[in-house]
Amino acid sequence: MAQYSRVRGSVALLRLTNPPVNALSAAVSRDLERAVRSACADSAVRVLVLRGHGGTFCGGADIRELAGLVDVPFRVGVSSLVALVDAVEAAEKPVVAAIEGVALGGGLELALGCHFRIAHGQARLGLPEVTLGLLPAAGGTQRLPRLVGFPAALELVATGRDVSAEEALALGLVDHVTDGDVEEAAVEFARRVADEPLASRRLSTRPPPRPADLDTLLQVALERAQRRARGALAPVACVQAVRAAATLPFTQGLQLEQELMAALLPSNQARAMQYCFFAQRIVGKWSLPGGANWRNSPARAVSRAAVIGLGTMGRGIAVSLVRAGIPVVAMETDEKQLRVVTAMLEREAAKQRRSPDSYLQLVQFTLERRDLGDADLVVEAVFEDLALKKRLFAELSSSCRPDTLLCSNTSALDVDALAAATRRPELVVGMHFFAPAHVMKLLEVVCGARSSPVAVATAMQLGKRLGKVSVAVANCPGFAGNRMLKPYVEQASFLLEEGATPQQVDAVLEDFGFAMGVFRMSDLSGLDVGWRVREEAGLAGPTVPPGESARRRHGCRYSPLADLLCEHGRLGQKTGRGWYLYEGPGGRAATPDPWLHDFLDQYRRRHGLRPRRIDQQEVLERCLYALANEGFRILEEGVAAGPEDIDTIYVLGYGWPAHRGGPMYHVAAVGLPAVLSRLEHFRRLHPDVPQLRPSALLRHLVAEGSPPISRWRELLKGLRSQL
Ligand code: 3H9
Repeated sequence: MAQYSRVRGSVALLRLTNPPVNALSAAVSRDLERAVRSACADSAVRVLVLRGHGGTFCGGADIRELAGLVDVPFRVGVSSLVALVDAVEAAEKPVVAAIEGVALGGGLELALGCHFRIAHGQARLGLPEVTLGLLPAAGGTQRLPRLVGFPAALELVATGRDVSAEEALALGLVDHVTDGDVEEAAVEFARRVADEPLASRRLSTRPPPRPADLDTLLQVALERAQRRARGALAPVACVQAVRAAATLPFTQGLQLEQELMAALLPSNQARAMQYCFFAQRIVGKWSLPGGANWRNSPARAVSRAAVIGLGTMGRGIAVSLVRAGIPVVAMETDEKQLRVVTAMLEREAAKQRRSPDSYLQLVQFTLERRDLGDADLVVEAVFEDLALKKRLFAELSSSCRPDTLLCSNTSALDVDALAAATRRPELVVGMHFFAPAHVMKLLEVVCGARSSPVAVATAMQLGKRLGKVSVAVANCPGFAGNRMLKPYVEQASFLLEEGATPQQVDAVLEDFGFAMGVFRMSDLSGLDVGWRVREEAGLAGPTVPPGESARRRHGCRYSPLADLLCEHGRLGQKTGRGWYLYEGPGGRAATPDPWLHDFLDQYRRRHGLRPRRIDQQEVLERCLYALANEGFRILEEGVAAGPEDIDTIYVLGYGWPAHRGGPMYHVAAVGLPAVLSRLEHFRRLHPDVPQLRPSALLRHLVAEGSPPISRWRELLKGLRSQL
């Protein structure tokens, strides 16, 4: 767990060993503390170097212990780590942290306890506890401000953002950065500082930072935190703890940090966010019905990729590939788009502190399909039109190398139909990126009926290389994410018909924690997107069978409200009006629109609908339970492997608040019997809305005594064929 050896006479090397990320469990912390004490007691040792095993310094406290997944009381884990950091800082001999890979959370706090820090150029450092619903509780909120100053510490703790070694050096978080062997550099450094006095290197003894504009800084940080995650407790606790670094002596600040951690750790929010952490790792362990899985199916190397179409999606995908160091051939006929991509690449290079050329030289723009021939993988990102995509796939399968993987960035179209248009359906998969594709962390990998294990493995692996979380789903209309969105949006429209307003529905959803309610989101993405899909599906426009009533389709309730807005030219932000009114086309600030309220009144009168008062609970339950109910159907059909897949998709792709865990986690937390009974109630009131009919899986789970969500994945393996 912690090995102690002597290198070059007077330098002791302590190696933290707990693969895969050297997490500091209670036992590991205690072991390392013992090793530090032994090294300090060794009279031949003058200086200590602390490094991690296997190319990683430390991924922080053991989250399984914090989450209560293993049998160690959390106080033991917390106090062992706090005691370790204190012992390191109090050591009478200099301790130098040699950081490579990552120093995150408790790992960075351990490094802050050291007297000096050396980092490898590729290392990343940060305090991501807030993303787990927690705060740094081994002194991080008190030591960091004393080292890098109050504003920088406040930002890093409250957002959980990690920084590169270069930024860490600029902040004063590390003393030296090397591109060579970090242990070598640390040992050299240690020998130089072996005789330096340590008093000023102990961060706990440094005077507290006293920013003149403390109140403003705190106010801004709180407002930002609220905007990012409304109702989340951890960012507020982080701000309070960092504030204490400026207002209280070190030991009292530490005491407050501990108290805040004790309040957060057992909270539902922390449980939900830790579930999200593990869910995002579980989804990487995919398997296909034939038995192929992440273990037995190696991915093919992608050393050259092609992107077809540089519109909103294609350009984000191209930037993601370049940022990951993958050369890209980009095919686009519109010159304007080439300029946009070039500007994006330059901006990205500046953000990563790279020269523009280092990115631009990785892209080759072309108009010729033959230039794509050499790519290992092609991502098609043209307009969402099945006929167009099928033609393109047919051409690609004859013009590309026979082993080139053909991927479609489609958000809903039939991947099997695309595969059938090619000579090699086994090399076709869907790669559903989310806009903006260079920012959003989610990738839905859509496995067609004939997609080969190598195609799936390569797409999943590529997503990870692009810094995304890849989730494998089966092919069906809308896949997992968009399919579940449909009943959610539909319920919101029905609520308008029954008497609610867009701002009322949005306010309830935003209070729940969504960054944007359903109507503001629809205005942002453009109402015409869904309109086109509904027209193609025969639900709207000229394709609706003659004589069909305005509010019914295929014998079920239908709301034409969004179609009517489109017919009035109200397409959302881009036209300056949609469900709300904006300053002008492209405006961002939504204000309620009296026109819309008159329009809704007239609509209700025309259809004989008597508006009623709708309370917050009904808005939440109808929207969220309808969405989760579709999630249960997706699970029973095997479109997604488990609740973790759906929850990851919703948290990373659809703005579901992480502190609520995801839709499946949420209904499990509410209680499946209660959710079932509310769905049954709504179904009785709205018998013509099939999405409100409780799914067979939900009924089954309730009949089985509502097993915890951690067991669903395993249960589903045996259940699917029976449901
Ligand atoms: C903390 O430190 C609190 C303290 O302030 C105060 C306490 C007093 N613990 O992500 P990967 C597992 S809170 C336990 O696929 P990568 C992970 O589940 C902690 N397990 O690898 C997975 O397991 P499996 C603050 C952990 O290379 C395996 O390791 N720290 C931990 O893509 C590989 O993980 C953080 O929030 C952990 N701390 O990325 C950092 N970390 O193989 C969390 C990972 O069974 N970790 N595992 O699926 C990360 O961000 C990434 O894992 C890391 C590696 C960047 C380190």
